[in-house]
Amino acid sequence: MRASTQPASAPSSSDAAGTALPSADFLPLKGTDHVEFYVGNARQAAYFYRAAFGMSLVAYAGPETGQRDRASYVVQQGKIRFVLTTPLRSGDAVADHVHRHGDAVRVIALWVDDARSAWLETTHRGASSVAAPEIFSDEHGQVVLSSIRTYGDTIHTFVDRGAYSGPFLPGFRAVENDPVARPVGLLHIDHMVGNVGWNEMDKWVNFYSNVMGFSLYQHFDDKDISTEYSALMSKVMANGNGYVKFPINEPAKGKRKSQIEEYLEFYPGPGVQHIALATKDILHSVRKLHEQGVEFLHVPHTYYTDLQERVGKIDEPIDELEKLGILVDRDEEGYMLQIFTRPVEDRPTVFFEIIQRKGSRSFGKGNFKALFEAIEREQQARGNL
Ligand code: TYF
Ligand code: FE
Repeated sequence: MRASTQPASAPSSSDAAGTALPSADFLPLKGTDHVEFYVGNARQAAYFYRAAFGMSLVAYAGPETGQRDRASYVVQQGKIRFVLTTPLRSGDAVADHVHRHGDAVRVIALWVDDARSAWLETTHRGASSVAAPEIFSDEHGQVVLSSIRTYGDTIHTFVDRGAYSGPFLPGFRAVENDPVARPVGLLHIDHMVGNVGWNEMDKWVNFYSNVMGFSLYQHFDDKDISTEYSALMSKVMANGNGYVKFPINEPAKGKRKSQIEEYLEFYPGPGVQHIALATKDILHSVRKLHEQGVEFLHVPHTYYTDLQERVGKIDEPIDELEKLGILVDRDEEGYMLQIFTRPVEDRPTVFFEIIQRKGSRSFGKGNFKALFEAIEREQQARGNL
């Protein structure tokens, strides 16, 4: 096993006295602002994220609010904010995205103090622009938005909302008191993973490093993560303050079709594979998610027979973890608990991870074998292995 962890700090330089000084971060990020999905039916998708994942509907934009070509529902839980957008007619860019990718992540929006500078710094370093900085305003103030491309048809939008007090963005109206929401204690996005094409991992690692100022946080090679059948490689990129982490996966040659290859075939092409949502009480969150109809990958009993031995003393009862199918991994700094949903659409593409960190910065390396075998059983059931 060969994974390495780098500290989540900005690259540093030395002054004349030899003292390490943090070098200026050219793309300071305050976190993930929101994730926008383009979907076939946003009203129904919003219902799923509210009733199953427990998010609350907080804002809406559509024909009734002057947005004539699409409808967008903003759902939120803790600091996690998803926007579900659907086209109202065929033939536009949103409709084309849905036609090509099914329900999928289009925008990973990043919260910044200066969306103009973020766009200038990244486009000067080679990012291709999707939208130059533009001011949007309404009675609640103004925001500045700008966008660049990343892997596949996915884009990053920089959001400066420093002068804005509305429910989401200009043009959206607030929705009060969601009677459908059934919150489960999800708090923030821990990481968002991209699948990219064969031998493209390093190209995108270089993009996040050179264009976005991220650095390598952890990496896993095919020996870490090959099961009997399929294999993949992964590098985790993190921004200067470590608030934003993007693992990048590429398929590797195994005996059978890699799960990454299955994604690339059905998506098709590079795109967001999973979004990890953090909780402070994974037993509670997963119990509720389960009750509310979220389907998780099945972990065999044998995983739990030597768990105690592998991870040492933990606070959670192992029989409870087994009942729910929660996985555990430990590193030098502590331990973490995680569980994975089945894909949340019929294409074997986007899924979610629920994660609780107890001191550990692991991505679950110790669970890769059990996890990937669980994914492969599902691949097999779909006839794709
Ligand atoms: O984000 C991660 O790296 C972990 C492990 O297809 C992982 O959640 C990696 C690849 C994958 C599923 C999970
Ligand atoms: Fe993950």
